[in-house]
Amino acid sequence: MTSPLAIELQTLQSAAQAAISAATDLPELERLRVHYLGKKGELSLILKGMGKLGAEERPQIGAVANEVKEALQNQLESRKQELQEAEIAARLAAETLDVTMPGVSRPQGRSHPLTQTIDRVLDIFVGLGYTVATGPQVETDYYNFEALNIPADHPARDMQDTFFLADGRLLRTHTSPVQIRYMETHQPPIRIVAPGRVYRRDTVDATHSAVFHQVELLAVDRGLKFTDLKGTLEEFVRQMFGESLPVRFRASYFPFTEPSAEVDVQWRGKWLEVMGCGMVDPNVLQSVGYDPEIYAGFAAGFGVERFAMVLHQIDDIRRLYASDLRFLRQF
Ligand code: 2NM
Repeated sequence: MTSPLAIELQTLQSAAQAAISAATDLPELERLRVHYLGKKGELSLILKGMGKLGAEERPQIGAVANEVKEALQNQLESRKQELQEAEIAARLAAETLDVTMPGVSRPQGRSHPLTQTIDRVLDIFVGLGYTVATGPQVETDYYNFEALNIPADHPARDMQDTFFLADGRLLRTHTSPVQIRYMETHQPPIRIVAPGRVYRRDTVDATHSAVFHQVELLAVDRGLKFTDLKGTLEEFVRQMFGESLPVRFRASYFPFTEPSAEVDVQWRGKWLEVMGCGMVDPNVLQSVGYDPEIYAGFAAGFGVERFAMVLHQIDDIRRLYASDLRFLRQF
């Protein structure tokens, strides 16, 4: 004997089982649970008909209903677990990091040979107690020439040699204006080293560039003598070339120093002219308000490109500006 209610329950069970097996995500599974087992679900609906059953049939149908409910609950639970595991597995697969894959190599950069040279020079002078000072590249006639005792008729003032701006200012032709500005704002004793870009209207060739780099140093104190300058530059050359080299000072002329000298270094059998130097002219000290009766100064300057070319046997200054990686990778 099979009652209509028992058949309904079995039909419901088969339909629910098929739907649960076919469910592909957790929200859908939850919808099925509510649809079949919820308070207003299909199972409740069928059980409402139980009131009409006889006292004999009721416990039987009740038992079947409980079995159906339990079976569906179990199936819902196991399908839920399957779907949760599948979700985790899918995430793991999607987020897997293959640590055996080759890395993306990034080219190793480095500083430019000119920057390397400047850094070495500054390190040496900082080691000798000097302070690094910098200043503007656009300068006034006063700081670039006038305060440096460069007279109006000096060849360095030639319009042919200097880049002038429309407003009368100019591109500095050396870093000496930095030293004037520093002296104006500091009292002796001072020891500074001024690196920077400078500009000259030179015709560009293997040894000349319209833009190049200088380092100049300046010391002002009571009682400084030419021999202090010599000792300082000899020590600098020793550290820069890595060994004591013969150094010679040849008398020369600069408007801002008196006496003045060119410094030659004997390297690999040849004398190389590497810098200019001298005792700061009293007129320069006077123009920044230092009393030349009390203070004396020494100064020196050189072109960084020339130093880099000598140290690395570079034959053409233009190589330093060409940004050719085959060249730059050698340093
Ligand atoms: C050089 C050679 C000799 C120099 C002088 C000064 C200042 F500001 F103190 F007067 N600064 N730099 C100087 C002296 C520069 O370069 C070849």
